[in-house]
Amino acid sequence: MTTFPDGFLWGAATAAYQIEGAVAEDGRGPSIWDTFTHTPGAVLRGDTGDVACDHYHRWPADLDLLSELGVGAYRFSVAWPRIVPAGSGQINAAGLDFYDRLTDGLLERGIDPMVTLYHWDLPQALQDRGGWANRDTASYFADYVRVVHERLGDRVPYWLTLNEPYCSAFVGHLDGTHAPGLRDQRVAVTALHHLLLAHGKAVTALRADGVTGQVGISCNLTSVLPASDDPADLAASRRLDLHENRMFLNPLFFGAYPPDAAAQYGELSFVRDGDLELISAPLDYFGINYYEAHHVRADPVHGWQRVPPANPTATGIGVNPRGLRDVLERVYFDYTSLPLVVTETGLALHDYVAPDGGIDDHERIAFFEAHVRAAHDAMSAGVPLIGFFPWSFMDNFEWASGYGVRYGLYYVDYLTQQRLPKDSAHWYASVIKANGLTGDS
Ligand code: IFM
Repeated sequence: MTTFPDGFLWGAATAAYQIEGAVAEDGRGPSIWDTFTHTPGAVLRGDTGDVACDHYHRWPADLDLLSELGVGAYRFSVAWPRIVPAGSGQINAAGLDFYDRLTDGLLERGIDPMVTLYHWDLPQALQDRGGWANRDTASYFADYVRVVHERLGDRVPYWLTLNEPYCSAFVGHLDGTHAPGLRDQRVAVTALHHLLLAHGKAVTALRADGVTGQVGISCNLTSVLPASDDPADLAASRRLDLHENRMFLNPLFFGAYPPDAAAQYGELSFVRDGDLELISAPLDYFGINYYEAHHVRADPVHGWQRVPPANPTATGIGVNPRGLRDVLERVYFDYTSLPLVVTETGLALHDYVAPDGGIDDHERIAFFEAHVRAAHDAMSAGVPLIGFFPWSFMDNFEWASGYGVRYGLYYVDYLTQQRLPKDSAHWYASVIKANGLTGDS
């Protein structure tokens, strides 16, 4: 039996654009993801989040499923364009009302809300003014955060400013496979800085407004290992580690970009006096999203090459639970003694409903079991881990992959919007009930 401490927070996670639908209802403004998904060729099969899981209308029944699962907390995101449709200026009361009802619905069911304030759905009106490459966006974000906090602050015990600034900055502005679909390293690294600045300004605003909940941020971190001892591979792995991890961890916890950042990205001339003090403002906890370990080879053109995994999953990445332990230990031993939460980890599969109505996702169960065990191992090594949130509560819109892969504990039939528990949902409910893994030595 692998048991967790009393009070360990077992949760489940989602994000607004991936589940809500209702993109044009009750005053919501368009976001960069509305624009991107309606751009031909941007998303697999032309899928969009227009309807998604229709959670905007079905949230009471969805919260009942969370109760059935037995989670202690639910991580959801607030859509900035529902609250401030043009990104700055006019506030939309109906948007606030929605999250007010959702928050109360959770509390009525004894579930703690964990609120992500930005999960990639930047109001399009701000993108039209330069998006994250425009420094003003950071201040508009803090303004919006104050509005949400004013309404929900008396009931939310856990706040997260940003989800995965790596993806917003680099997948959206360098790889170009996420909104806003740009491919420009200079713009990407400028956006990265303004995202972190937005985080810092939001933390400062929340503190000034007397936040009582705990404040953190979720970063997706990877375990990066050289493919060999060859000095070229070692150097390549250090560069990828800069790109995927240190560009976020160092400013957040050390108040400085890594010394090798300028060599990789050029002078960080957009950093102004005082920015890094804001970015490194003290937090109450730190959220880690873990999906990937990378073995790295030198590449003369791109500087690094991720070695393709031996057994790729539906999204092409490998499974490496040991990497979760390594990431947790690295963050704790090298960066911060803050409480840590695994705010996401999960496995994409092509789940299907069998003729008997069951959904056998034993690979997902094995994935979670191994990652829960890795998290426990990290705790045994001293890591102050306080929670674990599988991605995702239910199948949803998986960004550039549309509805082509599924991550949920609950299966969503997108034609009928019926939700069905997969085997992993039953398994996870038993883990929560036992506060750990049963059936092991
Ligand atoms: O679906 C995403 C989520 O929005 C952010 N983290 C990774 C998940 C799986 O790709």
